Amino acid sequence: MNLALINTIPKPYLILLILAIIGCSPAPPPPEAVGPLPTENQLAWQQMEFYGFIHFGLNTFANMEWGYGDTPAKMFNPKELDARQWARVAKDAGMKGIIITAKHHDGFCLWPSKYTEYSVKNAPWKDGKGDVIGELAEACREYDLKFGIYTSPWDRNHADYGKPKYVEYFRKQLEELLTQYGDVFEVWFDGANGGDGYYGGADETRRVDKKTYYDWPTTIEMIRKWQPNAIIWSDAGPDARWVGNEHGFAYDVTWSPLLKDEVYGGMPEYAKQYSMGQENGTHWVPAEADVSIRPGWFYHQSEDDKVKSLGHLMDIYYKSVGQNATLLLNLPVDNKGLVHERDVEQLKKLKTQVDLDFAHDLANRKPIKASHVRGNHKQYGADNLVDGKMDTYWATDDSVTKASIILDFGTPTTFNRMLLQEHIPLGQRVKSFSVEAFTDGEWTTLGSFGTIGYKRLLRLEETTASRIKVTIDSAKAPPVLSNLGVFNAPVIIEQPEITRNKMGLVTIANMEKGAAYFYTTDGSQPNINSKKYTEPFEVHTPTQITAIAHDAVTQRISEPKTIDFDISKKNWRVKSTETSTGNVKAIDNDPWSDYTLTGGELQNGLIIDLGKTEQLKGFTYTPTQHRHLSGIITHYVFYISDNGKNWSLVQEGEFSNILNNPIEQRILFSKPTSGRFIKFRPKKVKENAGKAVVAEWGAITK
Ligand code: FUL
Repeated sequence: MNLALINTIPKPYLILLILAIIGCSPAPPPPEAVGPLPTENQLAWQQMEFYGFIHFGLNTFANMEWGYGDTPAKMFNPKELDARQWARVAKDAGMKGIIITAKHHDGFCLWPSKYTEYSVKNAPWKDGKGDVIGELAEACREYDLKFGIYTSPWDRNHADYGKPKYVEYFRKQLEELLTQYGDVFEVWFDGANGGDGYYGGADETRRVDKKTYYDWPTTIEMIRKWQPNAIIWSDAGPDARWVGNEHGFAYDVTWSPLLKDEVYGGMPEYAKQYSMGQENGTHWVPAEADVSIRPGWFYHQSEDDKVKSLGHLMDIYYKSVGQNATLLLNLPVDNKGLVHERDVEQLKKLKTQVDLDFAHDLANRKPIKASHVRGNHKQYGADNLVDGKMDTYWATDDSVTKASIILDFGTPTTFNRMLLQEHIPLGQRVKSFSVEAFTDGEWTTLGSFGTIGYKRLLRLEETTASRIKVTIDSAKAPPVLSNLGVFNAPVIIEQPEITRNKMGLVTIANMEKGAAYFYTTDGSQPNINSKKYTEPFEVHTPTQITAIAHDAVTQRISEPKTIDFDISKKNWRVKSTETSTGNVKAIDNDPWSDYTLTGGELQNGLIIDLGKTEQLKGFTYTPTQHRHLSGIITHYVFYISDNGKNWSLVQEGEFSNILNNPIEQRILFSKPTSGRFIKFRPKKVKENAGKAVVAEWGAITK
């Protein structure tokens, strides 16, 4: 070309021409961010994915979930306390940090606070010179774990709770916690507050206006000053929020944006209306899923055989980390001051299984094509999804909100897991998507799903296919995805379920196809030489049954499942004060069938004829297990009688934390009692619903 001619071309075109000649046209600008957006702190926190909770305090020694505030400090005496063991266990489990209950609702402080006598300084442990918070903070530094604080806004010990003075006290304590122990990554404010308490001896019910009493904006400002990088957690954030249940489950649709200004900590509508976040949320307040490795948050010896199974823990992992939430898994430190060996064992299994599930990414650097690519430029190409980098992404042009990608394995490949990640620094966008596999010459849909967010993990039917297609079916803005992974996770064989019906017949089964079950009734561990389960069998006296499932084809054996049965309910009858139907549901051993008490029966209570005189050490109450919590009894009165007419009061009390964690409640009497008839009277029911629901009532005799 003649040089003079080149001079006649306008400069911008000339640059384009040169770029076209050398084969790289300029990339269009990146997609515009769609707010709200995460802060740097929130991004770093989200990437932690999995961290631990520790519930420990006077409750551990009083065998309670919610101490009333009057348990003497002298009961706190963990003889073998070793915070380094807690940190080691957490680290080995793959956790990135630990949050500890510095002060739970009972007001007892695990550090020697200057502002109260109700703390470790008045406990025999280390002659009152110990500091659990200091020991844990140091252990976390040693094991390279982040350190976080739970401190309860509700304080059932403090005389001023409910008055403005208490809020000052609460802030002074926060100041101690946030200035004396180094960096804090998260500060956790429980929504449960206000109610009965000791309150310095007043022994009364104190309610607070949860919206205004604590003046949260002032406290938040102070925390920002003391710990500018800390994530502040509550139902209303401001930095991270409750997932709305204590099962550790986020949802198929989980938005990080939240209509934050409509929310306040502890609001009754929160779980149902806000916990999933909102597509049009105004602030970035991502979800954190909290759950305990055992039924309760604090240690109870009676739960040593109720540590969650590997299958259950994996389910939690997929429904939390895999559904755009972080996972906060609680380890109830025991009364020796250690994480119990059973919990340690399950945590090891969890870590091994998570590593195995994601050991080999079948999508890594495989050929991949997209239906749409931003500016048709390779900077935004689908290859970015499988390059193993978090900061490169596939993006489309601004007008596109439906697009798909096809990954080509080259040969038929077997998989059962998929990972997807949005590039959240530009906001959360995808509303729904679907996955197809190319098998036998055609596309078959493997499933349709809701949001993606920071991370979405799918458990798919095992499929063998040469290609996979992911279609973003709808998005609130053009999709921007950073990662796609495909895996073939080794399948674990589930524990069997052991159930007993009203007639005392025990069934052992699970959903595993072709599994055989073996069991013991003497407390020993079963193996494939133990008694083989062939048909339901009767159990009427207190018996412990442990069973395993065995897959003869693969020779895989499940974890053992243990159930402690008490006396059977074969001859029990509910004696209603009114004609009511379905009352057997209260004693049918099926926690999914509810019996509702109304009218006179609600006033008088549930009366049960046990068929003969029994020695009772306590009882169990199971509230409804259905998602919509109704008629939950929070306070009870319990009577006993020999003839069903003359009643003696045995005990009254509360079911602490039942609203947040509606599991079977075990109440042990201060001394055993005996009789043939029992009366279980609901003293208080959630929101005075005019009814009380008993999913199950049981006796504790051993
Ligand atoms: C709840 C509390 O009431 C429980 O005791 C526990 O601390 C749990 C994590 O939060 O709201």
